[in-house]
Amino acid sequence: MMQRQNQLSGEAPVLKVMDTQCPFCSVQCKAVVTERWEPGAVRPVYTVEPKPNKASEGRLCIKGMNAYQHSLHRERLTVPMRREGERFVPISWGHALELIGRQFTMLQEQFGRDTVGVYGGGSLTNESAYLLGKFARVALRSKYIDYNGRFCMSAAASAGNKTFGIDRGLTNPLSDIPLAKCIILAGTNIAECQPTLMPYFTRAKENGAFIIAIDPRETGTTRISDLHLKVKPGMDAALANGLQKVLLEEGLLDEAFVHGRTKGFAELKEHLDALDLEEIAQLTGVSVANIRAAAIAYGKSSTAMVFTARGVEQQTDGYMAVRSFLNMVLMTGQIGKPGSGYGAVTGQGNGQGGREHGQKADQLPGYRLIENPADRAHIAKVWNLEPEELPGKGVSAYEMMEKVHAQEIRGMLVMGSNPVVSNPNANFVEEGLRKLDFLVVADMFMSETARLADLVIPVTSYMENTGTLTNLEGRVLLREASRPALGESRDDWRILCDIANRLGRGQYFEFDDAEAVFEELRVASQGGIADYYGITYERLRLEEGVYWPCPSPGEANTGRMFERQFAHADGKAELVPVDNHMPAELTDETYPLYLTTGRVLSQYLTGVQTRRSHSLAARDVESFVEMHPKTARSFRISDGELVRITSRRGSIVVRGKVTTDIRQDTVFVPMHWGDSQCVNKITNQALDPTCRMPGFKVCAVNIEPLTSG
Ligand SMILES: Nc1nc2c(c(=O)[nH]1)N[C@H]1C(S)=C(S)[C@@H](COP(=O)(O)OP(=O)(O)OC[C@H]3O[C@@H](n4cnc5c(=O)[nH]c(N)nc54)[C@H](O)[C@@H]3O)O[C@H]1N2
Ligand SMILES: Nc1nc2c(c(=O)[nH]1)N[C@H]1C(S)=C(S)[C@@H](COP(=O)(O)OP(=O)(O)OC[C@H]3O[C@@H](n4cnc5c(=O)[nH]c(N)nc54)[C@H](O)[C@@H]3O)O[C@H]1N2
Ligand code: SF4
Ligand SMILES: [Mo]
Repeated sequence: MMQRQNQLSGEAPVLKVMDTQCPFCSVQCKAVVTERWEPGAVRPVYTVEPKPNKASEGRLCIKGMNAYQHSLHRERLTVPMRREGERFVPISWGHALELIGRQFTMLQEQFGRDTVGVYGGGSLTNESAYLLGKFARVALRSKYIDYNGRFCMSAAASAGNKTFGIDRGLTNPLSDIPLAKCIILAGTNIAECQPTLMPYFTRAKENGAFIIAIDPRETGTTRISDLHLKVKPGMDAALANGLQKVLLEEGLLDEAFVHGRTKGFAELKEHLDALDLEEIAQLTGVSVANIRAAAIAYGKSSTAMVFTARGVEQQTDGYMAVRSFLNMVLMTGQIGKPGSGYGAVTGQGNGQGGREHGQKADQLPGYRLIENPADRAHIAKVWNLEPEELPGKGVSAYEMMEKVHAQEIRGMLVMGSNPVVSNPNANFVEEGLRKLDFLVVADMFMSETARLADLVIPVTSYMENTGTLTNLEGRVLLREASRPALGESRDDWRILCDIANRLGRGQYFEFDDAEAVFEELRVASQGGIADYYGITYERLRLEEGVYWPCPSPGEANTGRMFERQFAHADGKAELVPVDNHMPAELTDETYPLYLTTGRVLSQYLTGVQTRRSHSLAARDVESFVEMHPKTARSFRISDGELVRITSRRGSIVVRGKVTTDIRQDTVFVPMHWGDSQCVNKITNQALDPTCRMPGFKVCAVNIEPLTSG
C-alpha cells in the first residue's frame, strides 16, 4: 500500500546503508544493515543482509540478523546518570567526569591506590581493551584489573600457553575443518553458540569425517555426531585419560612426533599405564566400549581435529582437563597439518583480542607478563614511564569481588560486563558491589550491575564505534562506525582518556581516534607473543583481516600454526600427567542432582542486549531447567511447571522442561537471565587453582515443584 502511494507521489525512499559486524560471538560475521525511510513514514524499516567474509562465508545467524534492534532500542542510555537515593538523575559529562575524578582520588588518598579496581570485558574492541589495561596501570596506578574473559577463556588460554608456548584459539584456519577425517567436539555447542560455523562441520561429514561429541546433553551439535559420549559433568579430564590409555594400548601413537616435537612422554606413559579403564568408565558414565571406539576412530584417522569449549573448561580442573585433551592431540601428532589441529572455541566477539592486550591481572599488552622484568621494561618505554612505576599483578575476576566484599577495594569501574549476573555465587557478588563507596558502570543499558552503580555512563554500540576485534581464528578485523553516537554516548576508549585527564594523567592518554590507539598498541605488542606490529588499519581495509602473529607490515601467515615447531624456546610441546579430577562439589541426599549451565541460540550472555531485541526475546521469553523424564517423575515435576532449584548458596525459580536430551543425574539451566532467574545465584564459586576459572559447569542442587499438592 505504502509502496503504491510512493509510486504515485513519485518520491523515493531514503536509504542509509551501514557496513558492520555482528557484536556477539567470536565468529564476527560481517553484515550490511539498511535503514529505509519511506516518504511520510513515522519510522524507518531495517533489513539486514550477510556480507561475504572469510569466517562466516557470508552467513549470519538470528542474533546477527537482529542485533540492530538493541542498538536502536529506546532504553539505550544517552546521558550520564547519577544515583540519588533509589533514583537515577541525568547529569552532564563534565559533572560525571568531575565526580569520578574526585571520588577515585579521594578513595586512593585515603586507602591507597589499589583501593580502586577495574573490571573489563571481551566485547570491548582491542583499542578499548588495551586502553583499559593502560588506564588501570597508568591513570589509576592500581594493580586490580581483570575481566570477564577470566570466566571464558582462562582455562584454555593457560593450557595453550603451557603446552604450546602460545594461546591462539584455533591452531588452524577454519577452512581446514572440512579436511579433518575425525573431529572431537568436547563441551562445545557450535550449533547454538557459533551457528555460522556449522557448515564447516557438515562439510567435513560429507567428506567422510567421523564426529565424536562429548556433552552431558543432546544439542544441535551432538546431533551431527556419529558417536555421542554423554559424560558426567566435570569428568572430562578422566575421559580424555581413558582415550589416551586406549591410544597407548592400541599403539596408535606417532612415535616420531612424540620424540621429535614433544617432551614429558615417559612420565605421561607411566601415569596412563597405572590408570584403570573400567574405573574411568565408572567415573565418567561412558562405557569402556564407547571410550575405545572414540579413541580408535581418532587414532586411526589420517587427519583429526579436537575442539574444546566451556563444557570442558569452566571447571575447577579446566586447565588440566584441556591439557588432557592436548596430550591426546600431541601423542598422535595430529597437529600442524592441513586438517589436523586443536581449537579452543573462543566465546565473545573480541574474546581473543580481549585476552592479549592487558585486561588480565597478570598481563601487559602483546601477551606480555607484568611480572617479567623485560616485559615491564618494554611496556614502560612505550608508555613513557619507568618500569618501577608499573604496579604488580592483581587477582582474578571473582577474587576481585571477594576483595570488594572485604572492602579492600572501595571504588570500581566496570566497562563491558554485567558481573552481578555472570559471576558465580552472584548473591555474594551483589552484596559486595552494594558495599562499594563508588561504583561506575559504563554500559549501553541499565544492566543489573548498572542498577547498583553510583554513576552510569553511556557508551556507543557496535554500529557507532570504530575499532578492531580479533575473531576466534586469531584474525584481526576492522569494524568501522556506520552511525553517529546515540545521544551523548561516547566510545569506551574516549571515556578512559577523559577520566585519565581528570586524574591528572592526561599526558599518557592523548589520542584523537581509535586508529591512534591502535598505532600505540602495535608498538606495545611488538616482539610480544601476540605481535600486532605488522597490522595497520590500511591493511585491514585492503585485506579484510590479518592473522596474528604479524611482526612486520609486509608479512602474512596462513593461520596454521606449529607446522614445524611449537612456540616454546626449545620448539617442543609439553605433555603432562593429568589426574581423574572430581568436581569441587558432589551430590548427596540434600542436593542429589548435578546442575550444569550454558547457552541457548537466541540469547547472548547475561541477556542485557538480546533481551532488548524484540525478535530474539520472543524466541525465549524466560529461563528454564532441562531435566530427564525419569528425574521429573521422581521429583514430581511436570513439563512446563515452575521449579525451585536450590544449592548450598541460594535458590532460583525457573520453568521445568522435560526432555530425554539430558542425563538422568543432571539438570541444565541457561545463564541469560537475571534477578530471580539468575542461575549464578546458585553456582559454586570454587576456582581452578591454576587459571582461577570458576566451576560454572557443575554444582550440586535439589529441585522441587513450586505448586503445592
Ligand atoms: N547463542 C549464544 N552464542 C554464544 C554465547 C551466548 O551467550 N549465546 N556466548 C558466547 C560465549 S562468551 C561463549 S564463551 C561461547 C560458549 O560456547 P559453548 O562453550 O559451546 O557453550 P555452553 O552452552 O556454555 O557449553 C557448551 C556445552 O557444554 C556442555 N557441558 C556442560 N557441562 C559439561 C561437562 O562437564 N563436560 C562436557 N564435555 N560438556 C559439558 C553443555 O551441555 C553445552 O552443550 O559461546 C559464544 N556464543
Ligand atoms: N553460570 C554460568 N555463568 C557464566 C557462564 C556460563 O557458561 N555459566 N559463562 C561465562 C562467560 S563464558 C562469559 S564470557 C561471561 C560473560 O558475562 P558478562 O561479562 O556479564 O557478559 P555480557 O552479558 O556480555 O555483559 C556485557 C555488558 O556490557 C555491555 N556492553 C556490550 N558491549 C559493550 C561495549 O562495547 N562497551 C561497554 N562499555 N559495554 C558493553 C552489555 O550491555 C552488558 O551489560 O559470563 C560467564 N558466566
Ligand atoms: S552471533 Fe556469532 S554466528 Fe551469529 S551472526 Fe553474530 S558473529 Fe555470526
Ligand atoms: Mo565467554
